[in-house]
Amino acid sequence: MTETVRDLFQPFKLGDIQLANRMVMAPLTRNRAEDGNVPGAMTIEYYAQRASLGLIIAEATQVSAQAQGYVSTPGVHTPEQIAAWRKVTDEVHARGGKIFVQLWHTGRMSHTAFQPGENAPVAPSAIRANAKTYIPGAGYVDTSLPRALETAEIAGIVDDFRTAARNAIEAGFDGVEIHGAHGYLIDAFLRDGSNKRTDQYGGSIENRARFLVEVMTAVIGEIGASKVGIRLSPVSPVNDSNESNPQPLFEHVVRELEKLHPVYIHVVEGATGGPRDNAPFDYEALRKLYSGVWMLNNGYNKDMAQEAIASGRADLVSFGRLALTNPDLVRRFKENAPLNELFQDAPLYGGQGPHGYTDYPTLP
Ligand code: 8OZ
Repeated sequence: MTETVRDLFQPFKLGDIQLANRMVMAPLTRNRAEDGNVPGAMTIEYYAQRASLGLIIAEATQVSAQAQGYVSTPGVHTPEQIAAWRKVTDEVHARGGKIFVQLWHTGRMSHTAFQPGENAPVAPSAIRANAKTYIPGAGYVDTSLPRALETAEIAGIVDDFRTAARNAIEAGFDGVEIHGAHGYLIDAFLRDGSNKRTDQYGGSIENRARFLVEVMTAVIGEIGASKVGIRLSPVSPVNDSNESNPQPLFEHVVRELEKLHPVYIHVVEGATGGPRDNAPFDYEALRKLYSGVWMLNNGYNKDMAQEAIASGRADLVSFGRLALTNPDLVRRFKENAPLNELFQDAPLYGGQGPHGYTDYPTLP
């Protein structure tokens, strides 16, 4: 019998593409899009600098105008946005990298200021998220009270995801990650704290998962399962996410995903960007229900990532903060080199010039 060595720096076949290693850049909102929510020239360089990661998952990108909830987040629903993303993907590919894009609809995590016609944001139910978003000139403000989607409107949003996925492929992305996490629209449908519907999209676990399943079915039907991943955050409290019983909910979701077989499932363990043990959850039980590629995230360093890969707990590990501050994270891990710290004098979200965006140094 041959022993299979599992290592972080090993190439990995993800669907039809070959990744140079098992290290992934997690999707990171940076609020750097320019007029028309178009990624700008600095964004090309920012991602291209990180092309040595096995896979880049580009930041959450709205599938429609209504899907926006934050200032200066990019979209992939206009010709200008698609053309601008094409420059990003071309440069990442030229430097030997692979790149997906995360597709989102923010749902109730929005404000009338970002909505077409300054209308209310849309959500499963008319329950405000106890959270804030930033509006230039006004600062951090409470999210707006959303309006509950009519049953008949939901198919149109599924279609927005389908079209955005098609656009992403046209823009040269190797695939898309559906944002099913962090209290945004798909996750808000899943959870009983934000979904009080009485139609076929609310109530039972099966019903609350219906929107997710419809989005995944549509996107996979449009671009193929080998180009579609999904991100879930079973117990993250971020953005006022509330669920009374996450274990059976997410076990049902993963059983449904096993039938649809996306190219990976990306799981945020614990509280996003915070403690990994904020709430009890059996991630191993979830993993056992899926026969495909399993990606883990949240606070991983090199040793934790190697352990997760070697033990088989994960096939891929994604890094947020570390990939942001270290464009050459793969080399630094390989050489056990020191890691850059987050610049304290540059914003994580927004900003004008390169500082804190494209000026994190690489090793000489
Ligand atoms: C931080 C700030 C704004 C949005 C997420 C897309 O939590 C985000 C996000 C993160 O997934």
